[in-house]
Amino acid sequence: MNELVSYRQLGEIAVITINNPPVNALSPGVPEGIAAGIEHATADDHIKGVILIGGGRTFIAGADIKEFGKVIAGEKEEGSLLPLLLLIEDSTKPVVAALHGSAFGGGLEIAMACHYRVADKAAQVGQPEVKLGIIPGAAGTQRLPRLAGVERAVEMCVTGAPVNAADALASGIVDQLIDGDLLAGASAFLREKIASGRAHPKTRERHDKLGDEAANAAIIAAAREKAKKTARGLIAPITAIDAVEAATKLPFDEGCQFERKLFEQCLFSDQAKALIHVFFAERDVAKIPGLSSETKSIEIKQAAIVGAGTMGGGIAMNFANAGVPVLLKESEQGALDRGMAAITKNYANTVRKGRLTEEAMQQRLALIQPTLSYDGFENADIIIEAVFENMALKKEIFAELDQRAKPGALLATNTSSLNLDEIAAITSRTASVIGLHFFSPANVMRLLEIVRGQATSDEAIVTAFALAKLMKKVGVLVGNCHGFVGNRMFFQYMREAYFLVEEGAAVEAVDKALTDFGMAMGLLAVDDMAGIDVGVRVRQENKRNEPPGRRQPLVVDKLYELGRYGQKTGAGWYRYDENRRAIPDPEVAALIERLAGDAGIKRRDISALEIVERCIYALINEGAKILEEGFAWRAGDIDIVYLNGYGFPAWRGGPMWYADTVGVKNVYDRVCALHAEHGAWWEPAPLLKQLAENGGSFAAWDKEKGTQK
Ligand code: T1G
Repeated sequence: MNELVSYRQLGEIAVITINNPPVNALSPGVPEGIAAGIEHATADDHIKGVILIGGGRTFIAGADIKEFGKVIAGEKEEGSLLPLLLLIEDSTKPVVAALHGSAFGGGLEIAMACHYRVADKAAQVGQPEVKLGIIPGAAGTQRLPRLAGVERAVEMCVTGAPVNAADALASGIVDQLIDGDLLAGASAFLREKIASGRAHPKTRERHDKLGDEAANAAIIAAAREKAKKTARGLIAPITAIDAVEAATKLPFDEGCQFERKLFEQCLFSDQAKALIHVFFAERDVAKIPGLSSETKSIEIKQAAIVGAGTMGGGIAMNFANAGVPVLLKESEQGALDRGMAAITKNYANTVRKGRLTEEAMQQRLALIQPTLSYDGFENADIIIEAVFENMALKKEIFAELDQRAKPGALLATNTSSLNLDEIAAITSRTASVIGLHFFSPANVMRLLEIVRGQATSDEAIVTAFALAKLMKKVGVLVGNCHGFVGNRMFFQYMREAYFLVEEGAAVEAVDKALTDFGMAMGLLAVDDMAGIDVGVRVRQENKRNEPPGRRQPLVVDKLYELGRYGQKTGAGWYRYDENRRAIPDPEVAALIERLAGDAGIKRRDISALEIVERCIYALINEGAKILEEGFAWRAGDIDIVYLNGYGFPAWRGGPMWYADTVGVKNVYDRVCALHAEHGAWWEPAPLLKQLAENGGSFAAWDKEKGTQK
């Protein structure tokens, strides 16, 4: 048919194969090729039936998301698949979709327009469009409820979660699972259907699963209620419910038009632009310019960790979850027992929630070998140091590891802010020393900052990315500056929250403004959760890196002095009840009032907008400095750090994408105003100035940077 879609005959069956690697997306030429194949088969009297199948590793994984950018930019019309779907469904020859890999989005919509669907047992189907800030746009919300029922269709379109083949069969989405060769199985299934002489079902004409008005009203109402909680701030999930509801109320064609209208509304929304940016940014983080694809990763068959505290324990669980045996060393028995007890408790919680079997728990625990000595470390392919933040202690440990580790082993530190090169310099193998900055809880948080030191080898970096994939983490390469990327920006972000409460904002008002903005948690609540004592220690460390004479926060140091460390002491910025619920504390409000008064700070009413601007723009300004200093490769990388490590809302795309959404010039002008009002902390980043003055954006900066291999 064309270079993307092939057509061949197997006796009286036509086989249309999509060959558009890597995921057979519906790029220009694919829908056209399928249409030509259907027309060809329909016109050929020898042909009794058609099989639609994907070449390579998957069936069609959906529309070509790369094309969306052109539509949003007005460079091209968004073609509709609806005519092709009717062509398939109205074909006089039965059409079977043979599914393997991921039949997602437009791929599932095409499959549902076929008369039958068979699937490989490992296949998965889904309508993940909401993850891109859109809804199905090719009758998915109209055909899916006709196949799987209203409740299932709502759940699939609102969550975007994939459904495995067995569940798809049980839900009526697929008609048969194929064991062994998919094409052979599909051919046998089709011949049976042809031989039956029965009419071939058209999904759009089915009503048996569309339920009744009362039942649907209850399903839709419950879904809307649930989405309010689970999809806070998101437009697409709510819109998907509206579209599926239309399937229960409108004739098919009208339902499709209504869906189409909603689809286009979503597609041109800021949320869709942000989430499409995130889709590609998350895949670009591992593409490190200059790193040769020839560089091989060290094979990780055995791991070892020094320190069985909260971080060490969580990291050990990541290895065990990935099936890698790991030694877990502590300096004394008590600490080791506490570490193993915490790990066991974590697994037991997961078993209790039904997300892990008892047997799997035992298997994973068996992979974690607690120890008080370095015996066995000589067999480890990777050793991660995860002791508390003290340079002298880390150097002592790396000196020991340098003696014990086998040649070529990767030596990593989990430091969150100390100088990697200073640690590496203590060893005779600086090329094998790398930073692997996990986020707490390490067995849960997806982000892994991969810190490149001056001497870190390409092999070490490639191995770190392979480890991230093995642990189902998102690895982001960052440079060795104080606090790397995430924490370096976080220090500025937190600073503004501290200053805002001194200047008049209530503690809970700061947090509410940020959670209303979409942050997973307010900053002062985060400070209480992480431990005010931890924050104060890190800030004392920071002061060594800060220009002298800068304004310093007043209240948090006082809270520290008063032993109010946050959740762990039952009081910090908030007071906590027995269920760890945060309660605004008038004592803190009074303390702030007094300290601000003593410091001569004139307190005033502060708007939620000011809170958001000062906190988020502090992130953006520091992010711009990090980019121009080369400590992060792309603005998109910074966005992925903040989405996966700091609870920044994905539907805003990340701090740097958000700057583009607001307009870099607007951000710059506001930063200049804050600089004039609040001084040196707000010194605008030269890159922010440059982009503002030449009408640039961080996305364009990335694109241009991307071209500079
Ligand atoms: N369009 C364009 N490129 C895509 C793509 C797509 N749909 N899916 C993947 N890629 C690229 C990706 O950027 C990467 O490129 C490479 O393929 C491998 O991807 C009409 C409107 C299928 C489960 O949302 O979920 O249909 O980085 O690293 O881990 O109503 O890709 O190598 O250059 O993710 O094996 C709905 C999105 C679209 C599915 C495979 N479909 N894709 O995962 O590989 S909207 C989706 C995925 C739609 C209709 C609507 C995953 C995957 P590069 P990868 P993977």
